[in-house]
Amino acid sequence: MARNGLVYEYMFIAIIVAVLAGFISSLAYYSYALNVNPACEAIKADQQALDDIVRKAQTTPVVEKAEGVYEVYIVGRQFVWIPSNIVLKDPKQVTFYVATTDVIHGFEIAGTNVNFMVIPGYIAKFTWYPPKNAEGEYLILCNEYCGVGHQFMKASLVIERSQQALSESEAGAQQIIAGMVDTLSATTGLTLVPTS
Ligand SMILES: [Cu+2]
Repeated sequence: MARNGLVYEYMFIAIIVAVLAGFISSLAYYSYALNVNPACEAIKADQQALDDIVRKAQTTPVVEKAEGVYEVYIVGRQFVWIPSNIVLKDPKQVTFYVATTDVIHGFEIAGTNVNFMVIPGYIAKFTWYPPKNAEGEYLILCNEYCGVGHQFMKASLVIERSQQALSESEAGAQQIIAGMVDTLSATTGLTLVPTS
């Protein structure tokens, strides 16, 4: 009886080791073979580089490099994002440089695909191409539990669109609809007229 019990014990150990090996090798496969990795680039930074981001976040958080091309510097700290309000006009490409002065924070802009981890000792770099219809106020939050005030850690991003950008985006949408109508007409043989 005792012997049989031991056999089962070894069987379970073998099954658990096999499952763990499966999980770990699938992680390695996704990371190395398929290159599925965390969303942002984590740049190793010394104290001076981190201080530099803090200084920029406090003085000139938004730098327009070219028309619609922005660099944004942000610092996360228990329990605030600095700056707490970011305004971008007609952004096409936005590169975020985010650092933390204490613990791990999660930088997320709700309703967008901007979502990455900010780790102490690293600068998180993430380039975002906002969709043309992105407009108005977005909530920036921390999605990585960082302490008792975690739920208060938020900021806002405002995207302003000029009239010209709006009409360009509308013209683009109409072009897409026209293309769809053409394809549908061609495949169905029906004469379709888009209603406006
Ligand atoms: Cu947090």
